Amino acid sequence: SRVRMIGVPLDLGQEQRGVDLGPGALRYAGLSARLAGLGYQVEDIGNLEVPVRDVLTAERDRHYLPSIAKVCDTVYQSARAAVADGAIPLFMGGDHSLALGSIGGITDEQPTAVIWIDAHGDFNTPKSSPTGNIHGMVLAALLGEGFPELVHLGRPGAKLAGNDVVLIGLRELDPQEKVRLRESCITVYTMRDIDERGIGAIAREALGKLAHRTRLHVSLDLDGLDPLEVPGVGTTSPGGITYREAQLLMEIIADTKLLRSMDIVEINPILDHGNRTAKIAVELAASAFGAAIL
Ligand code: DIR
Ligand code: MN
Ligand code: MN
Ligand code: MN
Repeated sequence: SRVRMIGVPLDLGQEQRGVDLGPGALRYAGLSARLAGLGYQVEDIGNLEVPVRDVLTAERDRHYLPSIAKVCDTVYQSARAAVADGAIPLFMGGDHSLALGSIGGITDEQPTAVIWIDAHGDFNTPKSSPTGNIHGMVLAALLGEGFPELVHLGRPGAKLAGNDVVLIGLRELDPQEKVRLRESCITVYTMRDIDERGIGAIAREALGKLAHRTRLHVSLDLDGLDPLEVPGVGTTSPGGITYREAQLLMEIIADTKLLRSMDIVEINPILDHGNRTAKIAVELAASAFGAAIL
């Protein structure tokens, strides 16, 4: 089968500079060769066009909402096109706001279950958000809440139902975001759950919760991992998923053979040491796409 790599150098959804360099970091870490080595036909279609934030001073007060919506619209169209062409789209971020387009596009024809790996819930609305940063509102918008420009992106209305989503790795929620998540029907596995029960049990239970769907999307925010191992992310949160735990999670996901699309987001090579974060992301992607030790 075919994998289509799509770079989205989007850094407008958050405040740190450098996350726009993520697609390059993943390429230099050998993503395409690693997947080709697994037997996939890999095509890299380059980067989608994203305006440089320094020229968008007029949008600063709106947290770049118009430009994010515009970029996500092209992400949406490229996600749809990949699915129509029978390819597995692999979105290389950029910040997590690109998932509005990727998940929007891949759910256009058929509903898809989502495993969202993150330190954060990304479940804020403009009202609940303490920062106003759009990368913290993505999941809420996909479920139909928040800025209309984001909710109705690509096609009108919600792109996911709460029970199509499992969050894994959470450890940092804003006060109102916490209430909103508790009241949602999203399944949430916090770091405490992982510590108490082990990632293998969590991974299997998570997949069970999504068993009503036959297609799976993985949205991997690298800040879900522990910053001791993965320092190259903008919003670090201590005490995260270890590299080994993330590997097992990806391997169990691969066993389902249901993976149809993936986001790899929030890599910030400027804050990294020797491109370590992208190298780890490449290994995790390889495992999700079926690499096995033996
Ligand atoms: C915070 C941080 N909850 C916000 N979110 C991040 O700005 O809404 N998501 N960093 O990845
Ligand atoms: Mn933030
Ligand atoms: Mn995120
Ligand atoms: Mn995050």
